[in-house]
Amino acid sequence: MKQTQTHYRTCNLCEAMCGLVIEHSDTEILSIKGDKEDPFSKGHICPKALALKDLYYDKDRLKTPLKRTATGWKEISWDDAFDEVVENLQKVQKKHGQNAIGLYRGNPNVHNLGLMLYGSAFSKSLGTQQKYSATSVDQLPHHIASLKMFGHQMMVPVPDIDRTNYMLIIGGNPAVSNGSMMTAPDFSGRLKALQKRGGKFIVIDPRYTETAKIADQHFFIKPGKDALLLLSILHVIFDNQWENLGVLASHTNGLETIKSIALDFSPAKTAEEIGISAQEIKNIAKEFSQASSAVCYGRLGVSTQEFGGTCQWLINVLNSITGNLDTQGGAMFTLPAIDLVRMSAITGKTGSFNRRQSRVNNLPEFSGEYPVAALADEILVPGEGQIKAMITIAGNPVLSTPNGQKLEKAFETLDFMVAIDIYLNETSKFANIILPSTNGLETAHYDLIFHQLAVRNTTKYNEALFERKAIQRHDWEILNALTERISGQKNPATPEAMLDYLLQKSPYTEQQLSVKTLKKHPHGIDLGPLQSCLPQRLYTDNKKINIAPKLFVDDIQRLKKKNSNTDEKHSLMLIGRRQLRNNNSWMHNAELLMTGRERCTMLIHPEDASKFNLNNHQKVRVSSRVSSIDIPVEISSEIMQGVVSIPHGFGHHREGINMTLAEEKAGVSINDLTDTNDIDELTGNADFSRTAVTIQAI
Ligand SMILES: Nc1nc2c(c(=O)[nH]1)N[C@H]1C(S)=C(S)[C@@H](COP(=O)(O)OP(=O)(O)OC[C@H]3O[C@@H](n4cnc5c(=O)[nH]c(N)nc54)[C@H](O)[C@@H]3O)O[C@H]1N2
Ligand SMILES: Nc1nc2c(c(=O)[nH]1)N[C@H]1C(S)=C(S)[C@@H](COP(=O)(O)OP(=O)(O)OC[C@H]3O[C@@H](n4cnc5c(=O)[nH]c(N)nc54)[C@H](O)[C@@H]3O)O[C@H]1N2
Ligand code: SF4
Ligand SMILES: [Mo]
Repeated sequence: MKQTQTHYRTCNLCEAMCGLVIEHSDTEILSIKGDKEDPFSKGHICPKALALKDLYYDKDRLKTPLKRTATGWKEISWDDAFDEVVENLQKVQKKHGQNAIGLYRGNPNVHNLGLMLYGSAFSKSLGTQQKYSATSVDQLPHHIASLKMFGHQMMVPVPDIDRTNYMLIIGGNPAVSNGSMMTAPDFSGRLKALQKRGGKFIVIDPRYTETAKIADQHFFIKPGKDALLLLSILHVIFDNQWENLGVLASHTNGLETIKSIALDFSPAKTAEEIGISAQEIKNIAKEFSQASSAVCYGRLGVSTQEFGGTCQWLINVLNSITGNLDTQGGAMFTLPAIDLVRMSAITGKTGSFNRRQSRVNNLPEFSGEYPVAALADEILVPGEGQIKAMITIAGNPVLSTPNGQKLEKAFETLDFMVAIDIYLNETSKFANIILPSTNGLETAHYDLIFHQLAVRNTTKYNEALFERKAIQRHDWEILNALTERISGQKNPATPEAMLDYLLQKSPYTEQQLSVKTLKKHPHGIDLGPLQSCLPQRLYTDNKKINIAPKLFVDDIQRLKKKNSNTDEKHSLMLIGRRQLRNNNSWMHNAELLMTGRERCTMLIHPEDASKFNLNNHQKVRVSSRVSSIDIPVEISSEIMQGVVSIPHGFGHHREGINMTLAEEKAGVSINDLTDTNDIDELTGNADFSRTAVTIQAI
């Protein structure tokens, strides 16, 4: 007789940290539901959580190390795999120098306790400066704005969504993404609650998104024009003397500088280029500064663009000068049970920027990494410091970083590559050895990163639902084994022991947090709403908020020089689009998520479609400077005229991968069109909002 048991855990797939209740027997998952007793998510889940079951049972998911041989992939033992990997890495470094190893870490790293706890020791053991991650196709601008303004890259302000009365959402679609750099399970429900208490939220986006549909107002904006919009809003606020820094006034430096910058950006001058009327810009500025509390939140659409860094800076400025920084209902800072901000600051690790530049393209370093737009050239261009061996950990840069085809060509030239990944996919297929880890339900879970970005302070730990099989290894075991072979130093502590140590340093002394306490509270423990913490929690040298850091102030010249006439007149601008049942590139093998109509389509406005004589669902060839793809169109007035949109993460038609269902519904990759030349020159972050494309019916 199988006995039904109940397991509680947090979903590890996106940033929302939804609590799950999983009914199971010793070996089987019977059901997955939202955990109503989770104090943070209160029962909310999305369809992806149910796919954790598909992931667990997925026959294509790898369990043992694979080695590429002349006659195909061969299973090898863990010990042989570890030995061979380290031997080859060391051989490359001996011949070509320390920096001949490249390391790329993908998005699931930050959702994985083991990778978080053992990742830095491994990375350090390699002794290479050639480090990359998904940060530079994502949230890098947030970190640089925080570093320069508040003195710590992880002091990222989070909208106090549950108490605000006005929210301005720019370049984010939380109704689908469930929020990002802002952990808020049931984001849509929280937005509806905001409206119910008499508040308002508005959305600025080149697409009439799922979030825009539930908003009080939506404005189309021309891609990449958000910095201009933000400066124009600031202009109106200063022009009317609506600024009011509140209690932080005496702790803020640089207000006059911002004022004089904003002077040049009157809506009368900028409106046309932005695509929003001067009157509407004035209204937004007025409503924002006069609301009892307000918060501006800008996400991927304003980070991965030409002025991503400047946008994230200006968003912080807008919140500051209206008295909405560090106050209830504004942009606040978290105090998680494990406070990575304070702990890293103690060791002097508050973040860094531009201490050195990448070898070939001179892109700026940040916290020991280079922007991933530099990676392909670092592999392809000969010279001292050229990458000859590559390590990827939970990343799929062939599909997720600009100009995937160039990266494919680069990977082909490597002397050696190892991928720590659960699938044989578009990136890991280039590896000589794949080291597959356990995943999801087979691992213990604690969100070290997302509690740091959550709209409420809570804490929760879950053990693995199922023990790993004897043939499997956890990510942390893989990293530990490699680190030991490379440096001779093995970390003797388990993740649970390390977590316990971190919890005991918690600022929440009264709760006496430990792994043992958390095990007694499987739904999680509520630690209360966000609290004001400035100026105490500032890490700047002068202990002030630097509202006008030189780095960003200087970037205004680049913005001014940018002449809208240089935008190519005959091309369309390509942007991305997230969909509820995708998770970047790697969940297209989950049956539950892959039902229904084809999702990898290009949205195009009816006027543009008629210009090119296109019928709905017809296939077109889309070409950019770097390549072309063929894709069906979906004609819709949801998308702004002159702009087209393709979801990222597809393109599973590539030879030599093994993801059966994903290959059947392969789609094409938007990143075969995006360009490593399109970056935010200030931060080096990828610019996914400027790909100029032409289309042709086929
Ligand atoms: N054009 C365009 N490109 C984009 C974006 C966009 O909006 N438009 N979005 C960008 C963003 S925000 C991000 S974060 C990046 C993501 O970029 P990446 O992180 O490079 O890509 P993912 O698709 O998340 O790939 C995750 C990989 O980890 C593996 N994996 C999953 N779970 C585990 C695990 O537990 N352990 C291990 N070892 N491996 C695991 C998967 O099999 C997969 O290969 O893509 C970026 N790329
Ligand atoms: N279902 C699902 N959820 C996810 C993910 C997923 O792949 N699928 N990925 C997760 C990850 S890794 C991340 S980082 C988050 C991202 O979370 P979000 O940022 O909320 O996600 P996106 O849907 O990429 O939203 C970006 C929005 O910016 C708009 N945009 C594009 N260019 C511009 C521009 O120039 N200006 C303005 N104003 N808007 C622009 C796009 O139309 C889009 O609506 O989502 C996370 N959640
Ligand atoms: S919203 Fe995110 S965390 Fe919540 S169930 Fe869906 S994928 Fe999991
Ligand atoms: Mo991301």
